[in-house]
Amino acid sequence: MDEIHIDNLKIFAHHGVFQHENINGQYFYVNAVLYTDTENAGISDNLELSTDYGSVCCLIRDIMTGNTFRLIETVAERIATGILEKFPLVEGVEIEVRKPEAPMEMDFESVSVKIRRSWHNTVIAFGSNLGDRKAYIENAIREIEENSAIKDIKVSSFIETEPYGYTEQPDFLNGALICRTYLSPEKLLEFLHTIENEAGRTRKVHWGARTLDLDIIFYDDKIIDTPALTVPHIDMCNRYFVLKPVSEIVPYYRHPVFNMTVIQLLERLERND
Ligand code: A4P
Ligand code: MG
Repeated sequence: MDEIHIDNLKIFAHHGVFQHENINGQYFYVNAVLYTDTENAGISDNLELSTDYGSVCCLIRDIMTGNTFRLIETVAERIATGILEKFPLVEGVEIEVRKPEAPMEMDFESVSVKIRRSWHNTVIAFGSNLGDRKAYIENAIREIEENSAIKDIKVSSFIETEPYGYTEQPDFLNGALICRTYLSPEKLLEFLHTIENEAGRTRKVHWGARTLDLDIIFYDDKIIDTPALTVPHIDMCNRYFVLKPVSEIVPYYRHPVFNMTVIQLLERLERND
């Protein structure tokens, strides 16, 4: 990916854990790398097809002077996510915030924090089989749409399915969506859990009835296997109620472990049934 660089943007601001830093202020330096495709702008010589680094510098300045944070980690995080939210052609950013006047009684050039954030594709499946199923799902989609860390949402149609696993429970309404997010998989899961909890979800019976279930099916082509999170979803290949709606929105998304597309996985499941 092409890069636009901003080097050592000097800004006077008031961040720090000590009160005197918040009162007196000091100089900070920001380095930014914007990952973006510059080919169209380069060929046409048209600024509208690129990202105006002047506007990016203004945004960095406004974030740094309009807030007083304790940590340069927070300064970097706000700058990174602010740029991703405001400049749609930017796919990813690297932000370094340097603090050469950090209050330490030692000889040093500067301390700094450097972070990378970018947009990722993620597929989320949803299901409900208690109460007003459609309303729970539509409300969840609205909350996902309203999160500024998420964009470009495409939702499948909803399908009625018989319970899989524990069968002594009502039928489900299921579906899936694809979106882009700069949240990490762990932060995305946290966000999905808050939506589930707001829907009054209680976790009693494993695979039992629920007002709302939100599962991460894919996250780019990442393979995650931790106690809290398995991605791609561990049982997705055996679930018609996942593969069918996912195949409607992203039929050619490739499962990174089985190296098969969603449509191939669905056809295989239907054959085996
Ligand atoms: N977790 C791990 N990986 C993921 C992931 N990729 N996405 C962890 C989301 N969560 C993930 O989930 C338990 C824990 O799994 C989470 O806290 C998270 O850390 P849960 O939803 O709280 O618990 P659960 O419902 O008892 O288990 P599970 O495995 O989530 O249930 P499923 O697999 O979601 O299955 N039949 C039809 N027709 N339609 C359905 O939607 N759903 C289920 C529930 C059963 N049968 C169904 C349907
Ligand atoms: Mg779940």
